[in-house]
Amino acid sequence: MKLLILNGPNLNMLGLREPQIYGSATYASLLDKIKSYALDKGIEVDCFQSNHEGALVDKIQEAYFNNVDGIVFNPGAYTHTSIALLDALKAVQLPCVEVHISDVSAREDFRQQSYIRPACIASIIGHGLEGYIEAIDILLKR
Ligand code: CA2
Repeated sequence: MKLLILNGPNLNMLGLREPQIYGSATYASLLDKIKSYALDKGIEVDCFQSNHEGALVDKIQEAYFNNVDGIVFNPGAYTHTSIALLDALKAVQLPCVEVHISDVSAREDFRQQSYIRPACIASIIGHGLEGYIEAIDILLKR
């Protein structure tokens, strides 16, 4: 089983700013957590972060051509703006789980809309870094 773990803009800044919202763990420690869980479960993970919308679209398309089995996706702020990411997910038809570290439902109005949600099989919101593990489990159980 091969999964793509995709993170959008500014998530590489985890642990460096706004720990009250996103916690104090760094992006590197998130990758460690995901990779050790994947090793334990015997799955292959490709972890990719970009600040650029087009690079995220490219990566979603690449997942299709590389026969990836599913996507764990935290699109960061593009969640609330990007029709291009929604279209990419619809185009590849891969099972995708949306993840948000913070509880976006309790934050600003502009964070209440997720453009990608209609193309996702589940959304994990406000469970911190553990949310990524829960998302992997959902894909594993399919
Ligand atoms: O809660 C989440 O995971 C978000 O996807 C994070 C995005 C935000 O725009 C979404 O509404 C919710 C922001 C990621 C930025 O991460 C930072 C990390 C450290 C310091 C500053 C930003």
